[in-house]
Amino acid sequence: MGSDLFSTGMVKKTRVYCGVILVILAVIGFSGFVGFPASGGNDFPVQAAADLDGDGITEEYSLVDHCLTVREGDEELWRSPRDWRVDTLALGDADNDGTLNMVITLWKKGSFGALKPFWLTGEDTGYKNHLFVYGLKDKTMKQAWCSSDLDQPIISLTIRDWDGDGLNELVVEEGQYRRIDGEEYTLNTHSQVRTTVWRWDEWGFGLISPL
Ligand SMILES: [Ca+2]
Ligand SMILES: [Ca+2]
Ligand SMILES: [Ca+2]
Repeated sequence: MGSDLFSTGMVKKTRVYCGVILVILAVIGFSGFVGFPASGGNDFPVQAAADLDGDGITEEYSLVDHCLTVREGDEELWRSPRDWRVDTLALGDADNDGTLNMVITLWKKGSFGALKPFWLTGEDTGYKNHLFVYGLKDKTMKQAWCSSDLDQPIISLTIRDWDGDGLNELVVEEGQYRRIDGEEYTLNTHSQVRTTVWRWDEWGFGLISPL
């Protein structure tokens, strides 16, 4: 993601902390369950189950054809916008505040949408990879943190206590962009992959490995 990848706008993001929470994910195509996270980056469908809002009712997370839906019982709580291409899904306490988060990576046009900062002028048209963090409260999926364009696209993502200090980190496999046309990019499937580790700070995620 690059050392300042997890920064938005003019604000540099740096670190954070977490507690380990188990989430059970069932991946279609595999029998039984696997521990989190799940990744949909390889085009296979992913289903996960967790109770993010702690109301005792499990939500179902379904990533199919790069569209993510979240259901609780018969009710659809959230669906990814049609112009997003969601690649990966992970459930865990990414920001170490004691509640589970939904973390996704996605491809979309522009970094800011309707919330474009006033200091940015001109078109915001780049099509690149992003990392978004959500929390579920009152049946509503709310954005907790959203990256701007990532410096390097994410291939896979796990939320776990990487260094055993009791706080969660994001363990990320990063690739490289390949320009398709103009400001539109995709993952370069022939590029080197590197693993980076990020920890939540009060402003965002800061790189803790490699330093
Ligand atoms: Ca619930
Ligand atoms: Ca959390
Ligand atoms: Ca840790």
